[in-house]
Amino acid sequence: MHFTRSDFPDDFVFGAATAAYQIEGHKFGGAGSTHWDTFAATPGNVVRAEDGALACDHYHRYEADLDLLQEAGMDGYRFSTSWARVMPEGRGPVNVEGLDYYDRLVDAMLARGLKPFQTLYHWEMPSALADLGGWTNRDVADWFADFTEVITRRIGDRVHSVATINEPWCVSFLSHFLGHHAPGQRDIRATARAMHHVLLGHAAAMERLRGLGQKNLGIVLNFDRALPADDTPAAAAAANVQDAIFNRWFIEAITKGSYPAEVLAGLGPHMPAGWQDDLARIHQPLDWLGVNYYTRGLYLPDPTIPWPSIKPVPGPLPKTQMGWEIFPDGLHHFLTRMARDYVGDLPIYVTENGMAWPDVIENGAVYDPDRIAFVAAHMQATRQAIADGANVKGFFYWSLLDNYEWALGYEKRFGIVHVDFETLKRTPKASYHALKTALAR
Ligand code: IFM
Repeated sequence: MHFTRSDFPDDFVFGAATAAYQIEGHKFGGAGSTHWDTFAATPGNVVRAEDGALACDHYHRYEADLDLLQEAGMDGYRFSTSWARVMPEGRGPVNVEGLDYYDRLVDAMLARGLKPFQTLYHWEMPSALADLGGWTNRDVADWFADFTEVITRRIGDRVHSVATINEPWCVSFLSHFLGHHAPGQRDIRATARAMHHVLLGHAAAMERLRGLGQKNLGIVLNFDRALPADDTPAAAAAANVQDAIFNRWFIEAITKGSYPAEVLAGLGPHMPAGWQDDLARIHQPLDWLGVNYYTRGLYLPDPTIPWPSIKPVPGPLPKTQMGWEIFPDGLHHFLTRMARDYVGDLPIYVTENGMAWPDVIENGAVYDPDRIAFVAAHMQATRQAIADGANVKGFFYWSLLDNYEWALGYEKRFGIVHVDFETLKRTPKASYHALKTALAR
């Protein structure tokens, strides 16, 4: 690793991130069915039809997993609390076992000196609410706020920060327009509603938690650098539309109270009635912003298809196991752009950054030099962004563990700790050891 802790401000938080459904083992502890359970059970949606029923069995092994974070010298742990674990039907009865589990988990972090960075929605829509339309139903905002109150009343006194939603673009566009994630819809009307209601849910949760006196509230947005595939004005226009859908819709609504015209050009006719009246609620202050960044995309116009009439084309840069180009400049771009155009001096955290690689165990160890180089390059981009004025307060590697990579099952390995999905044995990779050395005090 070509950095050390001393290259960053004293209060900079180094951590790793995970999410409930991807690691916990959803079949344990009385959790209710989610739309990911049924999506995975439907042929053709998920590689090998794998689901999160067992995952990494973090539910039972969390103490040892938190030991790994502590032993690496990490300062924080970004985790999520599953809605369906806390409220199996999404509304009404609370699963005491689920609340007890998160209570123990947070205490175990604090006992190890790890700051708990909680995320409230990392994609486990309870099936009972999916039956009612999930994010396409306006009432979801209040159902979500009710859940956030229940979990916050139990652990809110001990968490360091709270994010409402993880990656609203994935929750809405990827899942309702592209159909790649649960609920697997491909419908522009459902997309318009989900893109609006996910922000309404964010707003309702912010209001509810602020009302309870909860501090340090934010949201985690994902950003992909969108660039033209050639130097024609048409390609520049295509990249601009992609940028508006992916990178501007959510942050502009939250920080400016408006939606980009390029996106309303397509979604406008399908928006729910009265959406304009919600923007004042959505446009409320954050205490911090989370930036998830992985890659870039190159775009060309495609007049043969309806809006957005653009298509991605493969780029020439080295790629990860996901097929994503490695482009650290994009992280610098978004950190400085967020500060300059949207959030000013507000604390920004890199809440996810990392790479998948087909890691294998050889002689009891995992040698992953590409990941070490990836992290070093993105740390350098972060340092440069700080030098250029962005108030970046932390960096969380995605992910602590190899885990359930959603529609791609368990094949894509993002962890700095290898997980054998037969035995569930954890093996820290070379990248884990390199980070540990870099973070040593
Ligand atoms: O695994 C996901 C995570 O759940 C959300 N952000 C991107 C990661 C890698 O695809």
